[in-house]
Amino acid sequence: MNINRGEFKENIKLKLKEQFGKTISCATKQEIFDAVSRAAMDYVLDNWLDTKKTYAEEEVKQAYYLSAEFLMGRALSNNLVNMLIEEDVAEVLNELGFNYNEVEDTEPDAGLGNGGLGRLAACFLDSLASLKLPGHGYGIRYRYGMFEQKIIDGYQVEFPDNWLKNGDPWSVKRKDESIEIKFGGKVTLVREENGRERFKRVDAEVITAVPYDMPIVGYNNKTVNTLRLWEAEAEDGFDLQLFNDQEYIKAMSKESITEDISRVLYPNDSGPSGKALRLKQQYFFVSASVQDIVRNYKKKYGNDFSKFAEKVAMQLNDTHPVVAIPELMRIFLDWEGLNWDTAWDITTKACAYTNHTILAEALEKWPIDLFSGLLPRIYQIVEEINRRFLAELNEKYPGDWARTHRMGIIADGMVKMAWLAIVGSHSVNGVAALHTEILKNQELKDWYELYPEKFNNKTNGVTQRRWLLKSNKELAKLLNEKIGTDWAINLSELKKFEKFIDDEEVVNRFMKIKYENKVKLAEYIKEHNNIDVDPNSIFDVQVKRLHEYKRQLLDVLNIMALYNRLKENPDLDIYPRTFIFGAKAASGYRRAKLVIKLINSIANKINNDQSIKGKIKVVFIENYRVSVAEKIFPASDVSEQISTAGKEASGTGNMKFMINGALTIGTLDGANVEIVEEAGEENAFIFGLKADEVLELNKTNSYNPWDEYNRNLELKKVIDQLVDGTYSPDNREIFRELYDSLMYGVEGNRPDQYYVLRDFASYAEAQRKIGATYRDKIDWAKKAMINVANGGKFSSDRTIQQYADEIWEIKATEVK
Ligand code: B1N
Repeated sequence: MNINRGEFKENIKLKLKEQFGKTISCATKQEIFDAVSRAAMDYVLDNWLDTKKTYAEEEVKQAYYLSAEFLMGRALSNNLVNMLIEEDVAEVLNELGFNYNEVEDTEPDAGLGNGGLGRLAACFLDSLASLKLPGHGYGIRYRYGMFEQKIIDGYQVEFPDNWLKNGDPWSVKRKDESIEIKFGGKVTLVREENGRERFKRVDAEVITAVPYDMPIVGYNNKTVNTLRLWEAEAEDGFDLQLFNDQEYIKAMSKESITEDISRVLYPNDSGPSGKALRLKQQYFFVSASVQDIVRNYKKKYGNDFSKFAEKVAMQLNDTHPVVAIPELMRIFLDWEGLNWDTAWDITTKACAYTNHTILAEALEKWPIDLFSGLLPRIYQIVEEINRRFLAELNEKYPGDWARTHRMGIIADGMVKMAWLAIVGSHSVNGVAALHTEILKNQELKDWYELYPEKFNNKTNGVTQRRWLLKSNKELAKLLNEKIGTDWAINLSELKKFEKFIDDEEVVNRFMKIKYENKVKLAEYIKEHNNIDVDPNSIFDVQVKRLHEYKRQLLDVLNIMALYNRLKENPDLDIYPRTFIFGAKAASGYRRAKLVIKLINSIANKINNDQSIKGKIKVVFIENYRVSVAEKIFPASDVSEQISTAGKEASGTGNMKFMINGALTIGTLDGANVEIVEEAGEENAFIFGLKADEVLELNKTNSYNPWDEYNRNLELKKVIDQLVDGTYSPDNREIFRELYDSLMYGVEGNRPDQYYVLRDFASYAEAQRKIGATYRDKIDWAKKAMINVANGGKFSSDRTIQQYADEIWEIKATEVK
């Protein structure tokens, strides 16, 4: 897109006047951000309208990505990059006396997600629009996103993320398209004038879902798709009766109870949910979205639903939106008068389900009482789905009652959302090759036997626009010079970069770029942590949610061992290393929070110990989020991907590191397997148990962490140090629970259920190899370049094209 700089400048001034009644000379950076965003939005709006018009006129099939989370991060810079006008705008701001980067930094992250699952949804939207595919997002407009993390005395403390406090120039409220959502009440059968009987919900609580639309701007094209997020509003803001009874405060509180529904994101990543409010959130956004989809369909195609599945695809992002299946059935049966078989056929053809985890605690199930009380009509429909499903099962496996019990959608007093998803969808996919195999052969074995044709793999990806083009500008520039600019929309082009590993000039520039990115991150660390880190040291980074299966503790134990070695021999010749962590723990996850405290405790001790001459530093970056991630990936040398094999469904941070030229130290888990396949084993550091070995140890129950403890003196020492006060001189009991979970097992879990001690020695050995390899900086840089060059597979463009071709059957559409 071309803009007229003079016109854009005037537009900024105009927006500033309209919004704040100010002129440039007295505007704040934040106000400038708002004005620039609104000025840019003017350009987006034309394409947005044209996109909608094109889709409607050409009657194209459209895909809807239903997700409880969209971890969008910042919009301004990303949209300017995709519109190809970032440089223009930076220049205009400069002329107005503002620094573009400082203005950009005033934008709060839209942190409407926990981690990988939510960020994947955001990358997918970017890819859909960039590939000109008709695909949109539906979710919740949380008033408060992912909490803000502060570290106080080494502990995580959560604060509300008031991301909307200065308004949101990138959303458009569409009050006129609000939708009513009903909870609770009773179901009655009514006879209509035409004699037909249908079910009706009475005495229900009615809540209004108000849509806010965000434009999803495609890269270098005219496509602007929509992310529609719903906000809960009380039907009428207050209870009139109470009002008349002079109960002013009570009367007003109804509003707040209603608005609780979209108040806050549950901060659990792959953890248990089980709360009534969460089920309410799920039905709230799903019912609004499905009603909206049907309303749009009817506008174009009337009451003939025979073409519904040819025009609509709905992707269910994990089990969170799975009530979409019975909700669509409800609309077809109760409102549109379809019969069961017709409604079911359309529903299963329209819906597809993605599984993102095999962790048992994350598989959603709801107590029947809770579910049927909140969603009485939906529950009836689920009962009928289950009844018919069990009949089908009985025909196939007569008398196999154990199987029937295992596979019942309603069983053990629970409604099992994953089972409902599989039965009600035509496609079930995992998110990496290994993960899909584990689903087929273990977790969902029964289901794969029953419906082999439904199962497929879609290895995750990330958008190279945000994660390379925008956030690593100098590397992007080098790539543009050497291999052309097509990689931004066709990442497999990166392969052409591989031949430059023998070009000394390019290798040197590549190294210089990494170094300068590290200098910038070092400045950030100095400003935020007041720690001096050496950009010449190896930047060894683990950034992701804090979870026991991700094994931040393994990383920590190795650092503790390294520190012990240095204490014993201060002249030990190791390559200087900066260990960088960033992680939020779910607010109720005690052991995860304790690991954060441990990281900060070792950081405190190690960073302040002059005797080791600064050879190792440990940094915990507070409040890790998308905008901070954009500064970290380009500055990383080592990518820590060290989950217990079989537990990480895919990982996506691993891919962001790779395309930014970090080398992976990792287990053969999730997408790491495919990353090493592409990069070559010699360009990564693979260690530890394999998934089948973990499975075997679990099955035979033959693992005892004390064996590892007793045979490895270095390991024994660091385990003992958890409880001898080395890192908690005032209270040696602080880390007792970590010790106990490793050595004895806590809360009914087996000792060291994630095999930290078992993998310690091979991890330490891989870490030693990293130190040795890095000494030859040229060789290291070549390995890093090979990683970049072979990252093409991990574009979300590739992933989305596979969803489009193999699940949704949607086609690229040129916007007119
Ligand atoms: O989804 C990502 C994967 O790359 C990660 O490996 C996987 O851990 C992540 C309940 C989840 N799985 N399950 C969740 C998030 C929130 C919640 O409330 C579960 N997140 C993942 C993308 O495929």
